[in-house]
Amino acid sequence: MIRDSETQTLLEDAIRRFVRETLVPREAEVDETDQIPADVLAAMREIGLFGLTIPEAYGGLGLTMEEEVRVAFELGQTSPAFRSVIGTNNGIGSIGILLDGSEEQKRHYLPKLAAGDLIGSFCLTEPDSGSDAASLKTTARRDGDQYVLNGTKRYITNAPEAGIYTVMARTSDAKGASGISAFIVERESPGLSLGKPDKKMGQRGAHTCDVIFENCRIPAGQLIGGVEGVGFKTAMKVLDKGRLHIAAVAIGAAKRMLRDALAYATERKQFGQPIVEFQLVQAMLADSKTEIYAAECMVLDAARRRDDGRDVSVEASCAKYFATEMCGRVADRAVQIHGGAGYISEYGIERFYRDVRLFRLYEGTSQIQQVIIARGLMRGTEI
Ligand code: COS
Repeated sequence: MIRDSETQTLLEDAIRRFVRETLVPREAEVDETDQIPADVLAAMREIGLFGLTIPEAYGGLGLTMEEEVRVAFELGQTSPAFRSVIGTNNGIGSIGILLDGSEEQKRHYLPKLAAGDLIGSFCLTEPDSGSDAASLKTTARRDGDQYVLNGTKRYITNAPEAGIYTVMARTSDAKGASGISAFIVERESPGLSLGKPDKKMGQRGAHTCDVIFENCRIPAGQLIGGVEGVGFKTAMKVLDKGRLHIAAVAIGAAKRMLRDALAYATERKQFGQPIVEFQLVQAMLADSKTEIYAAECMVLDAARRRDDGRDVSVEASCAKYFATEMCGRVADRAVQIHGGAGYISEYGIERFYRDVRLFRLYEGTSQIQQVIIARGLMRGTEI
């Protein structure tokens, strides 16, 4: 549903306030403890953050893509771990069910995901299958009215907290993408276990681990949409949307780092004046603002195209590639402007520098985005 602009502005204002008043003061605590505090999670549930993108018919707010990226510009302005905890329910953990699931599957799972009573997670990556997603080896063999899953999924975001997993597995010997199907697997399924939580460079408070299937039996009705062999396409469609969302989150993070760098440069005096008066510092601030503006225009345009029902696979990759690389450059300049203080945890900017590094890796590396863009051009994408 496209809400009126006043309602959307109210929503963005409410989220901006929530970010500044509730989340920003808890950032250091989350980094230290590697946990999102229970009261913060409850507050996130209360204001509907787990169901932003799930249609109203299934209990969510039903944001359009444009509305979603505008909200992500705000949510991005604090530690990415906060966004990550609601990110899979609004994104890769629910979109597969929403796009290709049966009505029964949608009715069963989406309201619980929207309420935050259930966490959804997306299992594509494996130990030997990262960028080359179609090479995945996990199998799902049909046995009567069940499927039996075997294999290991790696670096799965929110897996430790999840109650359901969207799992891509091979249902036939067909090579590559055509043999892959998508399933909804419940946490309590016999034969499903979790690896130890991964120790990460950043985004502490957001958890990943292996999801392991050893003769894991699930009812045949858990096949998404009831159709075998289309799971790779489901995964790619999920990522098209997910990549636009990550681009918007990266823009939010870049805005926050630019704001912090400007504040520091205005306060910090050297050679008898605030360093913001020096043109070499001004150049770093100006380059950051210019790149953020360019990325914001790009993401909004791609989001509107998607809302118009157009294929945005190439545009989503352009947006993710540019916005996340831009965010990396802004993080680097923000540390540089902070000087030695940029390297000290007390100032928080080093935490952002670590946190945003992941944006250029997950939901497809920058190099995979380049591949998708170039292939699109070769197939005749409009220039
Ligand atoms: N939407 C719908 N269908 C799509 C699609 C999309 N965005 N992208 C590809 N497909 C379809 C293709 O049309 C093709 O179907 P047909 O065989 O019927 O023509 C099929 O999927 C296979 O596509 P393709 O041949 O392009 O697959 P490749 O193995 O060459 O891989 C890339 C494509 C590299 C783009 C894919 O593996 C990828 O995105 N890798 C990165 C994975 C990733 O992001 N991992 C992060 C994990 S989640 S945090």
